[in-house]
Amino acid sequence: MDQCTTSEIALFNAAKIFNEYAAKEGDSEHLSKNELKSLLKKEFPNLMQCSNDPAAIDQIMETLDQNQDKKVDFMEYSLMLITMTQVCKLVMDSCQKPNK
Ligand SMILES: [Ca+2]
Repeated sequence: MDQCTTSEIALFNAAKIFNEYAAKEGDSEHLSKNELKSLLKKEFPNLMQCSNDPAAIDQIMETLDQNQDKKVDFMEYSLMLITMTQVCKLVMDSCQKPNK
């Protein structure tokens, strides 16, 4: 593979992180609630400051788990990344807004 761009590396890393955390417990194709909690806490400490709150983790899990099988598959994780990317854009835009 030719040298990857920053954007390509970001996407590869997003997929790699899912695989790493999903492999920690039995089912390597899904994130359990514990794996999700660990992933949010270690990989997104600034975006997900609520990751130490069990009620917040329950709520996030419930929101992400669209097919309600009590685990997060790659598609559900991908939707979380899209939402987080939208939050990043909002934060970035609000920080760059010129003072009037
Ligand atoms: Ca699920």
